[in-house]
Amino acid sequence: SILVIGSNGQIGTELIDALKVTWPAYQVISCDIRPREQLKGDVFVQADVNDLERLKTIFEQYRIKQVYLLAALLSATGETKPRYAWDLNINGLLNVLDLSVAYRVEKVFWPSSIAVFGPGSPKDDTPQFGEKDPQTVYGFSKLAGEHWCNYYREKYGLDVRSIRYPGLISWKAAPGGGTTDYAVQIFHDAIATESYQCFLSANTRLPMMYMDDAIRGTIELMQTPLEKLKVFRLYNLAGFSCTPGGLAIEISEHIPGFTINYLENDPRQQIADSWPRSIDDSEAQKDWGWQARFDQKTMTSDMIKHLSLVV
Ligand code: VAH
Repeated sequence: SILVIGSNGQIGTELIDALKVTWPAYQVISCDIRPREQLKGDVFVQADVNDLERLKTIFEQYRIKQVYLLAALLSATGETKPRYAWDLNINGLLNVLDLSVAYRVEKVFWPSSIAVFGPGSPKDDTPQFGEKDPQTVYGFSKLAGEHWCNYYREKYGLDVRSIRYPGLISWKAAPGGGTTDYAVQIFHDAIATESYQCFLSANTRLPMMYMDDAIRGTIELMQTPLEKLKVFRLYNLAGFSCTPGGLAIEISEHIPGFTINYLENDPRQQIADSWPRSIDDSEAQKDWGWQARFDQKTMTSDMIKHLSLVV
């Protein structure tokens, strides 16, 4: 079976559906700390990733072959609860790494983030390697997590693979406390009220990716034969970069009356200013043929098409 921890979250919600394309539904185990009504043909187990004993029973009950650990506190929320963010992001990871070794799990996926980069990193085409001085608990928990994953690879031979996701834009799940989540909320508000109050300044450029690309990239990475993953199994991934101002103009093509205004002094501005403006993902392109398919224009029309049906 495949265990997806954090299945109710922004990535988990969509990853579950994608995994069921290639795996029988009963072998895709959804797991989250928040309860969820039992969907038809869905296997759901409630667990807190920090509860090692509870997790152990799940590893014992199901023959877990792969684990996707998506549970985490994101950058903005993490700054309001720093200790909890560290406990969840790191102890949760260590619980999963230990159980994966103990129960001989074949492959583990753990998402990192462009939040591992900081003010000292190159701002444009930020490379796979180089200076990383993350300023948020979320960012340095992801950087520490990268080192833990590498340690379990080296020491126990565990096949752990990671992607440094940019900000992810999607319509199926609500935004989850991220600094880049303005790029999700703006669509909900544009359709509901034709206006949006943006907590980042108009020219704040950040690396983004449409969820369809992120899910496809994740599955591509996990299906790539190990020998192709040359030097490392942790990849920068890029989609496109955008600014709130540029996104507002794109949205106005679909919603002519759309208006945006900008709030000042939101703490998320400082977080966004510490991150890269764009990412270099040449290693992923080289090692496993990665290629993003969505840009700002196609993402915008897909978001508006879907949200107009559900909002
Ligand atoms: C956040 N969406 O904003 C996440 C992501 C790079 C940003 O890690 O915290």
